[in-house]
Amino acid sequence: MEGLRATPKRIPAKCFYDDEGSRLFDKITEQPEYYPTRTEIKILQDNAAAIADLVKPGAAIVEFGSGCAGKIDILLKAMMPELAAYVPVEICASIVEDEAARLNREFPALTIDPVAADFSRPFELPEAARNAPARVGFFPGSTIGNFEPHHAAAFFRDAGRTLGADAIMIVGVDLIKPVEILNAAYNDAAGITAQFNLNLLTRINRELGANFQLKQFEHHAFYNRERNRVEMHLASLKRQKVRVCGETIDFKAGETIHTENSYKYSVESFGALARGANWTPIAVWKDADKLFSVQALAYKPPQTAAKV
Ligand code: AVI
Repeated sequence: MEGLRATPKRIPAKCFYDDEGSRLFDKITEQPEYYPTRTEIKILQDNAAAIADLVKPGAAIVEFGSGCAGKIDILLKAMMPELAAYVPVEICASIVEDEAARLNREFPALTIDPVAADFSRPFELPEAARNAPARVGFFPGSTIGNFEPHHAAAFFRDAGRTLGADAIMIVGVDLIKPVEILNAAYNDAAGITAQFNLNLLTRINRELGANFQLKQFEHHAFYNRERNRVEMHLASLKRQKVRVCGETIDFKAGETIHTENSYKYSVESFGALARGANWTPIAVWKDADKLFSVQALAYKPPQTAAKV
């Protein structure tokens, strides 16, 4: 409601992911224009051995947001049998438990200790990960790109505190590239990204008793060069009033609700963000077309001033 009352109007991107939103996101990842998912999987496959080499024997791997089935399997295969534990962290308890059960069948020798928590806030690690000699964070999918840069830095600071000294982070980061490729990726010809964006209004209608008419709103997605981000909006096609939670929200013709930012980085700009949050870049892997990167960072706990 705060976002709908504001000027300009906005809704946090994490609200996309109800059951239907999660299903539509999976469908987006299969669209020919949406390069990030398949490109990241190829980078992980091509470099799994080099990534595994960075991991100390007996380490625990902590995955932030474990909905991306398949990617962790590539790393687990390369890191077993040296790995002590796998900790998937995901806000939705049923998703994280299903994922743990699936991996249990595939890797019976691995301790899997799922955590249902909002990983964008500090959370406590389970014993299996706390007792391991070292911890590795895994944050694929360029989900970091959906955080505002200052939130991304806060996430890395918190993750450093959670994972502790000597931690490594393996993170998927989408790269700056020609605008045509970016605009196509968020405006797929089959219209799945448009459905994903509009599903937010269906969700608000259902959960907040609203009366958005989906035909009166349109999906807009475009690359903002000044801010290095793809913006997604829902644009009102006419002047209209919508009831939400018993309140009337006025829309001018063409006015938008800003629903998502997807920041794109250069290797240098992402390195600067990581360094500012106590992580040092130690390796970068890219695909041949330089569309996407998987980056390894090492945690450098901040020095506390000595007492005099
Ligand atoms: C989940 N996240 C990294 C996706 C992205 O590319 O920013 C979400 C998405 N939005 C539209 N298409 C995909």
